[in-house]
Amino acid sequence: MSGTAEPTVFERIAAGEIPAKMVAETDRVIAFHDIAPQAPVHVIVTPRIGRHRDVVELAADDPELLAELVSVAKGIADDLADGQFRLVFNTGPAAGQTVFHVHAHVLGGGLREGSLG
Ligand code: DGP
Repeated sequence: MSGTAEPTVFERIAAGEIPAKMVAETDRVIAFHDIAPQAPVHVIVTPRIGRHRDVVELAADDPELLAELVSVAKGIADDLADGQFRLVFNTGPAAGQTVFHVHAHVLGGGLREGSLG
């Protein structure tokens, strides 16, 4: 974490500087459709506050905010994917993380059996 690093694209979406197709918002969390969907339902859920690089940092620093992310993800899945979903936190570049502001991928709706989304 660093208070001086350039804001990530998700922090800029949260600040209203970059448009996104919003799905849900709370005081602390936003959710919007992924720009390059990997499943019929593919929504990003991310904090609008804090500077946590990944889910490991968030879990250590603010577990209640992590629980809120999961709760928002569940609500989205209830609305868009019959309540069934995959929740993915890519953690580290070698695992496919490209945006270093913690976020969950909510994947649902006709996922192929055995696929990683
Ligand atoms: P990850 O690879 O786990 O860091 O996920 C980053 C995701 O963010 C990737 O699936 C594409 C998506 N993404 C990147 N830039 C934008 C953007 O400007 N808008 C939206 N809606 N999604 C974005």
